[in-house]
Amino acid sequence: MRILLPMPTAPPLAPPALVPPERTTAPAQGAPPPPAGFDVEHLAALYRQMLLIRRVEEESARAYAEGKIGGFLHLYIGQEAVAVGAIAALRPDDYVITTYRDHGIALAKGMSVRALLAELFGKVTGCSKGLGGSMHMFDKEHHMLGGYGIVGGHIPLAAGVAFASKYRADDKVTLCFFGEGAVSIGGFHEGLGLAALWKLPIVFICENNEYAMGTPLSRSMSVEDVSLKALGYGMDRDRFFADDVLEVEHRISEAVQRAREHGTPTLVEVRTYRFRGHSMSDPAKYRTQAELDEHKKRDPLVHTREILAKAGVADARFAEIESGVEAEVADARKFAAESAEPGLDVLASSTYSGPFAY
Ligand SMILES: Cc1ncc(C[n+]2csc(CCOP(=O)(O)OP(=O)(O)O)c2C)c(N)n1
Repeated sequence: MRILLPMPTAPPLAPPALVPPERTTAPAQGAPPPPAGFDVEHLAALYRQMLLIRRVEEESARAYAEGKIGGFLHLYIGQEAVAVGAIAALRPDDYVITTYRDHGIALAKGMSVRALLAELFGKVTGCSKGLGGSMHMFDKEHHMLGGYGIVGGHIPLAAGVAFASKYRADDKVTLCFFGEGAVSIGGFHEGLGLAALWKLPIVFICENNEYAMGTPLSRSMSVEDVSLKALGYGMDRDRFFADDVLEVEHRISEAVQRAREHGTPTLVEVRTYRFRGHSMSDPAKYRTQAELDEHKKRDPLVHTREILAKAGVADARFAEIESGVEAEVADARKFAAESAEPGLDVLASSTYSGPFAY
């Protein structure tokens, strides 16, 4: 016999603060126009950063094919506006933490191309002395707290970083990036639950690039609007497309301001798309060329260049930006190639030894 227990009656919950629903949908046609009177020089600087990321990623792909880089390599091509726009909303002393798809985010946070490429090449001059590689871009000076390989594993760590800021009252905000594949992982819920409960100064940025390896979101989650997860924690949320870097900066600035001034977290779902496979070993057969081409029409670099050109930026200026970026990447590649590999001394000082020896 089945005994049905009466459901406990609970008072209705006050609805959490929400962004207006119309702000959670895609623009009807293409990316939004730039705000009136936008700062052309600022946008040109953001464009340069995005171009630098793209060229570094292209150089990394070449070096990987030549056998100069070992292990995994996950490229950020197509997603540049997310890192650049979001990090533009921060102060230099704010913290950033992310997944293994970390090159673009590390560069946007201020890591030098030399330190990044040398790390990919496994050289001692790399940001992690050549011991971490592609998935572990860490830069203490620029408050870049790493790339992590375990999907969702860094989200509770991010909550811990934000807790430290609250405890020390240091007025810093943490940005935590992850893919939509992390949203069904336990660590996501642990991190968001504690951040909301303890009112931590953090912004969770889900870069929804539609695929977790080869699995589309529709095959792994019953509700495809990731931002709705915030409701379960009484957390503010936002959701938008990342075609326009100024829009990303503006929307993330709102969440950063909430975090800094009121100490409250936000979950932001940023819709984006990766143009390459999941990693270098992925031929991306799970999607069609037509789908990829459609997304390339929304390339954030092309879009930004169009806005700048309309605002009067001349071809000569674009050529100058391009050649400056290319020179920076070429210099870093030479530096990485010529740097030494880490010796045993680095290995010993970077692993547990002495009283901690196994
Ligand atoms: C806990 C865990 N499970 C599985 C994997 C294998 N894995 C590596 S990347 C990945 C897909 C993650 O996709 P997403 O979070 O959407 O990020 P994206 O690669 O799209 O940036 C998986 C399942 C892992 N690294 N960690």
